[in-house]
Parts: sequence; structure tokens; C-alpha cells
Amino acid sequence: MIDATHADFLVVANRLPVDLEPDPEGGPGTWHRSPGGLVTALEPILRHANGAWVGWPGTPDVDLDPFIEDGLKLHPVGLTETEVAEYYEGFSNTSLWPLYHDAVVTPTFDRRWWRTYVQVNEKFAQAAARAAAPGATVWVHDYQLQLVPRMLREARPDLTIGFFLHIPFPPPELFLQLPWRSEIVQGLLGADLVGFHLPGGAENFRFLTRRLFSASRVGSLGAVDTGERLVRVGAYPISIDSAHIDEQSRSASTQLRAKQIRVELGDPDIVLLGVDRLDYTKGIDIRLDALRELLEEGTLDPAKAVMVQLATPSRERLTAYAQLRDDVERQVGNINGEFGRLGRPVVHYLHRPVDRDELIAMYACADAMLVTPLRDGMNLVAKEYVACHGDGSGALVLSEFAGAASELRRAHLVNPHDLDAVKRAIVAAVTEEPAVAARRMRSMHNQVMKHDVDRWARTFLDDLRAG
Ligand code: GDG
Repeated sequence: MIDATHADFLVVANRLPVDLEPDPEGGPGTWHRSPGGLVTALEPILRHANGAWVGWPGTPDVDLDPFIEDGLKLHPVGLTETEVAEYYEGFSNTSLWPLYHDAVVTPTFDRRWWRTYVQVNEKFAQAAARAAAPGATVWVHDYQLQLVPRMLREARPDLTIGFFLHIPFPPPELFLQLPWRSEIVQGLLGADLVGFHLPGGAENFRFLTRRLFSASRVGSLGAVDTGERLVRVGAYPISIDSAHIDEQSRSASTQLRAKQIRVELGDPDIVLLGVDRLDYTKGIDIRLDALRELLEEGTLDPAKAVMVQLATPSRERLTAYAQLRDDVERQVGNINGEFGRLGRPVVHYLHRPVDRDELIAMYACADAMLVTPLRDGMNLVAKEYVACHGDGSGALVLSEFAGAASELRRAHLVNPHDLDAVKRAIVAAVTEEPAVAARRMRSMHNQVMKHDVDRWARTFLDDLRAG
């Protein structure tokens, strides 16, 4: 058991940075670090600043005391099976997730889910209030916890509170559909600094504070005046651990594995790659449609081009996700049925996570990366691919509707709703003159190397503390 009252810096996120693997014998289970950019970026800050992390351990109905894992202080928030179903799968992922992604799937609004969302946000706020030292800095993350800033401020007015949204903040006309729109905006206004990936999200939020609370007026430096306090609002595009990925991609073992992967794929001339959580916002179906048409019309030769699609399982209990899996797998089956040969499928589809080293080797191997979301807050996959191509090889096809498009301007940018444009972009990516392609890639690589996740975290926290 650790002293739960003394963290000077606190991260509050839906998930802890560890996963509990249950023991089949009924024992206490074992913890595994869940790799991710956020943990990588925040770990050194947590260690040096006497930090702690508040989050759900990922398994329902377990009640755990605060504990230390690999030197990180962790404060688990226990959730019941019903809370997971209503707060996480329901309100977070069936109401907010589709609404914030342009309603590409119709959001469902359910009053019971909302009540559970309020109740669970209260649990997180109370856990944070218990864990924070006097005057501590607290950084709350993402759409599952938008009420926490206000709840925490009410409990602990001494704290400095930041909030960062990892997904897009939607245009006001969509956001205003939400029956609890005022409560959400009020919740966020409990923070001292509210951060979004892009200036557009920050602007949407500022507009809503004026529209919903006419007393608010916009102050200087992008701040909102609530009448009681100034809340700063800004854009902080997240990034990756660029130096580490760059170095790993150049290592002899990665280069060797990348060559092996190409051989395992049948030594094709062209390797196309997609890497996504299996999510309906990611446009996996769009790139498969584009591939199919390019094969049908003979622009791509199935004997020379393959596509690898890594689709990591995600939110599998939700109907929209189960439906998407069926649709994508049918598309893959159709393409392979029509254009594959014995031992030579055109689409190599994996529906399971691969380990980090293998993923980096896949990036290094691919001639073109296809990132075609209908809407995406940032999309780290695009940046990871670019970080793996410091030698100027490769090409990136990137949706204009991914946040990453605002930084990776030299990608083959495309409107994912325009199938012909997606096809043209794929063809351009695999046929461009190598010297021109290398200039594009090097310029994007410079951008990603300069703007890494450490810079993102430090900029946000410096601004938060400067207020
Ligand atoms: C949300 C926002 C925003 C994927 N498959 C495997 C694997 N991954 C890793 C990737 C990447 C991460 O997962 C996915 O990040 P994205 O940014 O692409 O997408 P979301 O999961 O939707 O993230 C997004 C992000 O938050 C951060 O703010 O950019 O817009 O939607 O790092 O590499 N990693 C491993 N095996 C896999 O099979 N090891």
C-alpha cells in the first residue's frame, strides 16, 4: 500500500498504463505495462515530479488499493460490469465517440448511460482529489472524463487542472445535438487549460462557451472568461517518441526483419500497408474498395502488389464494431477470392495485435502507407510510419480529415469520401519518381523528429503552469 495523498503531479485517464492479466487459477493476476505514446511521454515526468496515475485497471469488479508497479505510483479506480457497459461502452463509445467523429455512425443517446457517466466521472474526481498533494498539478485526459475538471475543482480548488482531448472536438452544429451539452462544456470549463489537437477544435469549443453561456466572453490569448475565472484554450498536436522509433527502424535487426517480411509476402514489387484499431472511423473499407477497383481495372497487378492490413481488435462487444469486422472481412475475402493465387493472397489481413518490434519492421518494409480515416483526432500511425523512413524511402497516403494532415503537408493528401481521389493517391504514391518521393518523405521526417511527444507534453504542462 502506498501513501495515497502526496502526488505533486497526477495523470487522470480512463485506463491505467498497465493491464491486469487474470490468473486462471484464481490468484491475484499479473500486471503488464501497456505500451503507448502517452505513458512513454509522461513516464519521465511522473518519475521526476513525484507523480502518480489514476485510472481503471481494465478488468471490471476488482477493487484494488493504490500500488507501485515498476516504480510508477498507480491509483486504480474500480468499475463494476454495469459501469463499464454504461459509462465506457455506452456513453463514451456509443454516444460521444461517433458524435465527435462527424456522426459517421449515428450516436445513441441514453439517459441511463449519461447518469452512469456522471457517477463514474465523480469516482475518478474523488480518486484524484484523494491522491493529489496540496497545490498539485493534475492532467485529465480524454472524452471519457470530461466532467472531471469541474468536479475536481469543486472538491479541490487549490489544484492546477489541465484537460486534453485526444479525439476531434466536433463542429457546434453536431455537438449541440447532445442532450447534456451544457454539462459537458461546464465540466471542461473546470480546467485552467483545455487542450485540443488542432486550432479548429479549440475554436469550436470557444464558440460553444459563448453560445451556451452568454455570460462568457472571449478574453485575450484564446482564453474564455467564465465570469469567475479565465480558462485558457489551445491547440497541442500530439506526437510520438520519434527519436526512438527512428533509431529502431534503422537497426540491423529491423532492417533484416523488414526484408524477411517482404520475402514472406512473396517478394512483391509493391507492399501497401494499413495499421488501425478496427474502428469505423478509420476508413479501412475505403482503402479496400480502392484496392479492389485498381485490381479490377488492371492498374495494379495482383502478381506484383500486396496489401497488409493490420486491424487490432477493438470494442468488440459493440454492435457497430462487430458489424464492421464482418464487412471488412467480407471485403478481404472477396479480393483474395477474385485476385489471389494459391499461397499468394493479395490482402494479408491480421485481426490481432502484433508486438512493437514487428510493427516497426512492417512500417520499414512498406512502400506506401494508407491512412484513410473519415475523421481522426491526430493518427499516430501516420507519424510512426514517417519516423521509420528517415532514409527517404516510402510514401504516405493520408486523409485530409486526420489531424496529422495539418503537419504532414507533403503526404499524398486525399479526401477519403472521394474514391477516385483515393485511387489516384495510391497510384501516385507507388509510381512517383524516387527523388521527388524522397524529398517529400525527408521533409515530413524532419517535421516528426522536431515535434515529438516529449515536446507536446512539455509545451502543454509549461502553458498549464504559466497560467
Ligand atoms: C486516439 C485518437 C490520436 C496499433 N496496432 C498495434 C499497435 N498500434 C498502435 C499504433 C499507434 C496506436 O496504436 C494507435 O494510435 P492512433 O493515433 O493511430 O489511433 P487511436 O487508437 O484511435 O488513438 C487518435 C490518439 O488517440 C492520440 O491522441 O492520434 O486520433 O483516435 O501508436 O502504433 N501497436 C502495437 N501492435 C499493434 O498491433 N504494438
